[in-house]
Amino acid sequence: MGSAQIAILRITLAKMARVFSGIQPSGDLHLGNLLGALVNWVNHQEEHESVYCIVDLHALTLPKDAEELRSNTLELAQLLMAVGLDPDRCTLFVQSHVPEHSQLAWLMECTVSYGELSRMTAFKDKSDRSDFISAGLFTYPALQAADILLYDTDLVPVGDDQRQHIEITRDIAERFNHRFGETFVVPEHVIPPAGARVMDLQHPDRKMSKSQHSVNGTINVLESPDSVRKKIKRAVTDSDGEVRFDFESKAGVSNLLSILGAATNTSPEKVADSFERYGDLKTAAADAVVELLTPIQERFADLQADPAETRRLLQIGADKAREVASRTLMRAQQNCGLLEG
Ligand code: ATP
Ligand code: LTN
Repeated sequence: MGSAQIAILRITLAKMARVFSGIQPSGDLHLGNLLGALVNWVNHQEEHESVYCIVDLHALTLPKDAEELRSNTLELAQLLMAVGLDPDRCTLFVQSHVPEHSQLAWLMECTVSYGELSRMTAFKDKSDRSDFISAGLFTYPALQAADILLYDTDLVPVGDDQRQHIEITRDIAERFNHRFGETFVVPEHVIPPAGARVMDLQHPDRKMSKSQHSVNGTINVLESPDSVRKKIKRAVTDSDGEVRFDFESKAGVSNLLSILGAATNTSPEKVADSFERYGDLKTAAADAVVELLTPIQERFADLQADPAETRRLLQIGADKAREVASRTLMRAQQNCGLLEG
């Protein structure tokens, strides 16, 4: 067992752990989001006090159409519920509905250094791909640290691409605590053993992503069974013909093994033992993905029919979140020397 797992076990045994995670309403929800993060979120709500946030302020860091952002946010809330988040079991809310996030973010910006922010690989990736590089894209990790630290979070379930963001959150919390006395809980990340990194089906060297706009490489949660099958059938593999899990030299095949493994709760190595031909592996992966997505799509259609109910549930979520967030913000403001108003 690694040190992170031991720490998680210690936290889980000592008390009811608090879990927090966030997702951007930046486009269509895809299989990577589902297997890398959301399946885990749903599991956590059964065992832990769980807080989940649609981070619309983070989505503003790249240029966005206003109407599209609004509808993406509502749709994402419905999708999260369709995947299995239950507002009676967890706190589900929209980041901009809880102003404490922006308020604590300023304190975080004043705790993190320019050098630390410059080393963030997500900033380098996204700024290379954008014509307009906002200051918000650069300070993004400070807002993410605020999200997490406001809820005295112990565990942050995320995909593998978020390691560096959680690491910088820990550094910010430790520095603030060191300067101003114990204020924040220092969180641990939780990365799933399977599905932590679902790759693009056409470019298996890069992660499946909402913002890459790789139509044939991305499977959306709302994709039709026909389209899922076509995309998996056309997924890039290699010419040696051997079904083996080896991301270094066989990224395409290994990605399909990971997807099938994560969708069926089996290790990719074990999945590999069951197949000899790429065609059979692709058919099984497509069947498993369709089986995973169909009930989600059915629940989504029901939820979509009643947007007012979704908004009502999000309002309840924001009220619950504010109760905790306002206490933490006040503690941080007092500890760092802001005069009470
Ligand atoms: P964007 O392309 O806009 O950055 P994204 O598709 O990377 O979006 P996020 O909203 O940034 O998705 O991530 C939501 C959650 O999904 C995070 O926990 C992230 O780690 C996880 N995630 C995103 N892409 C993948 C992937 N390809 N494989 C596994 N997990 C992923
Ligand atoms: N940066 C994350 C989204 C995010 C997040 C968070 C994740 C914003 N705040 C707090 C976990 C905890 C992403 O791009 N996936």
